Amino acid sequence: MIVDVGGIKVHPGVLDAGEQAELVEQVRRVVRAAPLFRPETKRGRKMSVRMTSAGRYGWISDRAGYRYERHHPDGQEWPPMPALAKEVWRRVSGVSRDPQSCLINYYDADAKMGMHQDRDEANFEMPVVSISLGDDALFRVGGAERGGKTQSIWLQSGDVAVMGGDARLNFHGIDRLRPGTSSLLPNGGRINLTLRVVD
Ligand code: MD3
Ligand code: FE
Repeated sequence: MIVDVGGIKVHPGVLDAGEQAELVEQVRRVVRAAPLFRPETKRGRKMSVRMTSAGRYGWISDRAGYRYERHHPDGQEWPPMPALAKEVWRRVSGVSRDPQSCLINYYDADAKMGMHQDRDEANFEMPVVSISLGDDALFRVGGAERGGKTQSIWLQSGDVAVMGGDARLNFHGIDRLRPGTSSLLPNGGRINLTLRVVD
């Protein structure tokens, strides 16, 4: 089954409980090597989401702006991409290139992400693939212009979303979590993995 939400293809339940637990283990390995940090916006406001990355490139936001970097803010190269995340990309992306970046977003019960476009990548023909783990999240998607009509869907642990074609530049965000909806993460919250081809 595939659910189309404003051009975004949501594949519910791609990962079963065992695979979700395995992926969380792989994410923990990344976070031990490359700790989560809270990015700052250009205006110097801390984002509520905590982030880190794996793979060749990681996504960074600070007073200098948004961009991909080869290194964590602590100066080290990003750790290798979780193998299971790359496998999911190969299953659903529909392209032959492999992802070069795995952004790891951690949402606590109060975290959210405002509406934005993903446009820091060089090739918009390449899709973006997102994997949800942990508590349910209310995902909102609009069109390619800010301020247009939007649609919402609750993303659950194990769901995978593919943003390609005309939807690649659609505005999107996370309005809120539903705390306590998953027992995957002992301390609750939500992890989202976002896989991208960068250059
Ligand atoms: C729709 N993350 O990190 S992933 C992001 O759940 C981001 O953490 C959200 O948006 C999260 O940039 C949403 C789903 C997603 C990712 C990329 C998209 C949706 C998208 C690109 C185009 C349209
Ligand atoms: Fe995004």
